[in-house]
Amino acid sequence: MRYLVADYLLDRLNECGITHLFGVPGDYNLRFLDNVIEHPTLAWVGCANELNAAYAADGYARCNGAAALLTTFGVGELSAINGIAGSYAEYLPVIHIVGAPCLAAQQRGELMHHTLGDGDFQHFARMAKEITVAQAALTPENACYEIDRVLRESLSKSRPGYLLLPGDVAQTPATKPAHPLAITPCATDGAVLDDFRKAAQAKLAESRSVALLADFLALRYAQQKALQQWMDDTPLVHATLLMGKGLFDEGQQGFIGTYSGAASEEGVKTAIESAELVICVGVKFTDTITAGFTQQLTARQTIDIQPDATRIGDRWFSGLPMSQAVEILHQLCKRQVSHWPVPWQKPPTLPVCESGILDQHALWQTVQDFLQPGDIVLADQGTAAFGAATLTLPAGTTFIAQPLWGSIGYTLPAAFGAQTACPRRRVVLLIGDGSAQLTIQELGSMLRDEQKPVILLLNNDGYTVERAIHGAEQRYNDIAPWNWTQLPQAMQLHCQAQCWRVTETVQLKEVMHKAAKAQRLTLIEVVLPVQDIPELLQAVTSSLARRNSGES
Ligand code: TPP
Repeated sequence: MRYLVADYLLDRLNECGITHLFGVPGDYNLRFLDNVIEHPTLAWVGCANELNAAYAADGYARCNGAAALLTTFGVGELSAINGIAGSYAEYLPVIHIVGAPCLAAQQRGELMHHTLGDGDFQHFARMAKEITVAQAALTPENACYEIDRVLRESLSKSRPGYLLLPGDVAQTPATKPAHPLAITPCATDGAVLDDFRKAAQAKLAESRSVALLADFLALRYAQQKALQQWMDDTPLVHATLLMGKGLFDEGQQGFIGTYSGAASEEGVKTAIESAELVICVGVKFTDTITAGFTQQLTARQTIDIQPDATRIGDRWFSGLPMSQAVEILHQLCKRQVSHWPVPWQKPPTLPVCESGILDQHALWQTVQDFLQPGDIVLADQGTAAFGAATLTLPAGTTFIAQPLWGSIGYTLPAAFGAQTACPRRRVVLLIGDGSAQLTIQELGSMLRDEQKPVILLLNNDGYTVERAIHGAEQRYNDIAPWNWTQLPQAMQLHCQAQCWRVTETVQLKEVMHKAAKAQRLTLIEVVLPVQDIPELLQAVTSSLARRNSGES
């Protein structure tokens, strides 16, 4: 059989650890899809629409390291653009392949379907430029090296890449790659390393208390193991922000909880803000996870480790990869003769509720009891993500939320993608009724692929988080009431799901107990009070309402 550009691309994706391709077919990518189907180690995963496919690819990338998405020209790629922008904002390497009209038709400027009818075939590639780190319009001449360039850029920068693949280019003969795709960071200047080591050593030596605050960029730049090892060897007081939740074993000595600026639990806030030195690893202080930028940390007090540069006080060391900065600080801490005190401070536990009323307190306490080591927990924007911030995760839990991009409905397809990447792990999805109405179609794909996630559908009769910000009683925060527990049946002919609707805590506990043993997809509709929100969200919404009205 002839070896084609299509095969080259699929082999390269495989080399990056990608074994699934999410997407929706269209006539411009159908022949390429035949190559996908024939590929021995890369599977096609059809989704209900392109937005969901992009979210699924994002969820897959969070569990697998990288992902790929295939859409058709114009109509398909523009539907996916919100999802890709989310992957850009939150640093996920998703390779977006767009099946395009044949080169000759493009060169003649023909008025093809899915174009704007003006003979310009670059409109959508220009749009993609804003939300991808590398782009290429593939031709027979450039295809192989441009594929390599886009993949290398995307993986090393942990951001999406865009490949415009005309149908005929995909079918052009190519030569199998002779060498694996090298994704190695540039060598660091020795002088920068030496200077950094000296400055870090001096900073550590003068600090009587040291804490570590880590966030999602540490996950994206594969520092989870290194950080955990560091905390095992030389325990420090440590915390994450909401986006970095799941980085650490949360039951370990030194882990104190989630830092959220002024909205943090008092013990967490004091331990972080009063430390003489706070080592920040992969941290971005964004509005919703800091209750509106209320973090109290000075430049003098911090070492700020970013992907390609680190700051100590007000001095930047550029060109220093995160992995090297982490390794040097870890070694310096090990060599420190007297270690910093690490008081035994457990993460805050959820308040006990005995009322029996099914409210936010009862919900989160029940979820806390349900979680097991190794779970993948997803929480959608809305009450779900802010409630989940207060959970103490068992060891080895992966936590997925999207608080920076914050596109509601994201987590349902992302759960599908995560379960595709990790078929043996248990997926627990928490999503509001408003959010679920955006992307519920992927429930059908979950059932088709015999996935068995546990889905908690939080039905509080509309957009509660928006009610908390503004317009509590307004009609625009209402949604159409759905019969949620009937949905799986409507989405699959031979439905294997089990569904419950619960209105009392005791019922929730009972069905969660059954769900723990279930061998089927489980959907639990949890009926909650309309205006009830977690405490953390209360602090965040007041700050958002203030900022949206122009106050700072
Ligand atoms: N559209 C998108 C794609 N993303 C958004 N973030 C919004 C609109 C604005 N928005 C943020 S939260 C929210 C809306 C509409 C309501 C979420 O409601 P629901 O999922 O029911 O969660 P609840 O707060 O009720 O728990």
